[in-house]
Amino acid sequence: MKKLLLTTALMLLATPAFAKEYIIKEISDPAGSKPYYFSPDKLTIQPGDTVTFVDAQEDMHDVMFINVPKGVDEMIMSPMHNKEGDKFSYTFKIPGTYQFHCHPHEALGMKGTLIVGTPSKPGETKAMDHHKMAKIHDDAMKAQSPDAKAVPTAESLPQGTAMINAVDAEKHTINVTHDPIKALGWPKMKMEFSVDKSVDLSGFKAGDAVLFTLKPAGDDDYTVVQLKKGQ
Ligand SMILES: [Cu+2]
Repeated sequence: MKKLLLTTALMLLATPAFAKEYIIKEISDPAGSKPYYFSPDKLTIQPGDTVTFVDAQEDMHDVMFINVPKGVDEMIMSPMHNKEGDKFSYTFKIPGTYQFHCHPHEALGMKGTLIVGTPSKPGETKAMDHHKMAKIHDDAMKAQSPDAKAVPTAESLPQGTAMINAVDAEKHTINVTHDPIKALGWPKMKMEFSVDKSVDLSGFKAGDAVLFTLKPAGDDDYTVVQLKKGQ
């Protein structure tokens, strides 16, 4: 009897008694007012609890913890999720405030906050080098698509298909929801592009399906250099 009690006590020590598992979904809703988001995007858990991030549909997302309590000494990031059900779990032991985002949809505000136990006070957190984390994923995405290895030249500029949401003739920009662009490792996204002055925008309007060609314009930026009606 004594032995059994001892075993039970050891087991209780080994596994936190009430550790829970939480789910955060990675959601795409390109036509919605909030095209990409985590659900929930704010969550409070207790030290020892586990959070599992799940890709809710066929789309590309990841999870990168960009700001974490100072005691955390490892990068917390998921592999790239590509399909429904892809998931990533992490058990949080160090209390404080954690901030995370999805790298492909960072610019579109896909981010969230996790509080483990009690929130961190100012100065108790640190920024993780998410550019370093992002590079790991950019490289992985490129490795997945063989045509992305070639440096873009005039003949091999990235192309895509999209639906036009809006045309701004004055700024010479278009807002589109484009399909995944493999050559750039981009998922389906809603975004705005500058259009080269050589392209006549007068024939295009919201609702048009189009084919377009992109040309790199500085860091992380692309200009539309060709635009054609698709079907
Ligand atoms: Cu995302």
